[in-house]
Amino acid sequence: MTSRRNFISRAGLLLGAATVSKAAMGGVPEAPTQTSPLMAPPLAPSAGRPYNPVVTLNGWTLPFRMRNGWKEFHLVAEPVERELAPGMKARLWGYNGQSPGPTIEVVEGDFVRLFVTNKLPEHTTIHWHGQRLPNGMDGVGGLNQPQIQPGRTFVYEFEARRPGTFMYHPHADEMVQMAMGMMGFWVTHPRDPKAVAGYRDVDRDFCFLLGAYDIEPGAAVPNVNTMLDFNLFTFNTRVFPGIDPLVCRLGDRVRIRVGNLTMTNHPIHLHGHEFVVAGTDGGWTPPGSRWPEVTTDVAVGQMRAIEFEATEPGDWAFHCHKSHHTMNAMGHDVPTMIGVDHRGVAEKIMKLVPEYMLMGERGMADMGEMEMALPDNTLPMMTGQGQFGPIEMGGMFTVVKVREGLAKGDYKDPGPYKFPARSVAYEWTGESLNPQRAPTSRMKELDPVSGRSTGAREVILDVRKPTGRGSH
Ligand SMILES: [Cu+2]
Repeated sequence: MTSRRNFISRAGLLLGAATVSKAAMGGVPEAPTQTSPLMAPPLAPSAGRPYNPVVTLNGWTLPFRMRNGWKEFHLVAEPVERELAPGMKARLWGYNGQSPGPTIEVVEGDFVRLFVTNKLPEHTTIHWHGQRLPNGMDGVGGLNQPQIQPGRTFVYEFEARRPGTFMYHPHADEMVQMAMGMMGFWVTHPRDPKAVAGYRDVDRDFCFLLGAYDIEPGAAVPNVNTMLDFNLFTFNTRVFPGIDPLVCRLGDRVRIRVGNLTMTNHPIHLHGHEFVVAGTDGGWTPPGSRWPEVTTDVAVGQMRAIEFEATEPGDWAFHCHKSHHTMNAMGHDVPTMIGVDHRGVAEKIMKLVPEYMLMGERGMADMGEMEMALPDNTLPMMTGQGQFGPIEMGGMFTVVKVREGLAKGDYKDPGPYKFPARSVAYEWTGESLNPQRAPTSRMKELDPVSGRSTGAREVILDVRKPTGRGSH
């Protein structure tokens, strides 16, 4: 251990010499950084066994180098700035310039060496979530290794024994470091795809992590002590409309890998197609154990790989089904005012408190197009423009765009879907705008506030007490 550490620090000094190629040196590999929060194209392997690389939503894959049969990566834990969506930047902690960190891709059986440099103001470690590895490589600070102090570099070495979907995150001051955005994705491709029961090659293999942050409007640093009341719900630390679409060619077989490092579960829902859960955090599922569904719950600490054939052209919503997770920061402390006539009140208050906002008495939908002044560095709670108007979403929401005739490997946003003639829901313009109601029940229509009869319509509801089940 000592001699290796000495070797690394000596090599680190020599890296400064301009005449010596870093790769030739054999010390610590380079640690590329990423400044863009947009989706980088899949990174084809530069050496080793071939594989079909994944695409990290609003992220990138970390390049590696081969050295004496080891696949070597260099992660740098450091403060980063992450744009959550145009208009809001967060000051987080992450790896190699971004949060989440870069995706790591290897092949089953690879010997993997990961250099981890700590540029945070406090100690850290990395836990390789889901991997089979020697106990001393598991990354739990204090239990399996000493903490990596600021300024130090540690080396993790293990064989990627099991193909599948994994994550990495600190196991040191975990509450703070994960609330600050320290996490990353890991994919181990099968060495022989035919030998892995349930595994099938796909045309497009997307991956991202679910995240949650509590950043007060106008602030940039998350509140790390928040337990449940987060106000920004992210796919790879981006919120709608900042999340890239998942672009698929019509007929493609598509896989989407999702990992959850938030403090709650997220029912992930796809429109227009059924999928199967082809992989979990434990590996590929036996085909006989799968069933079709359109929503799958991804619990805390879990990974899911869903697969489907993109057979339906269009712009299909893809989102968490908890409706508070598809809105942004501004919406969470607004009192419910539905049914309350507060005309005039909001205007008076807004003269005193310019950022004041009330839920409208007809619901909140108007907020999708509201042009109210926001504090600097925050996002409207419901936002995004579609071809028919405001989409009224935020947070964990994006679009699976299925298009005919895309080139293999083309992930560019193809723009809004061009609907075939007469295929869009349309407004009825015939007679009878007040539909006849069948008089099956009669009830006094009461004003919800005063409790008095509105006189608008008098119907009496016949209520019969249930009988025959007296033991309730
Ligand atoms: Cu959710």
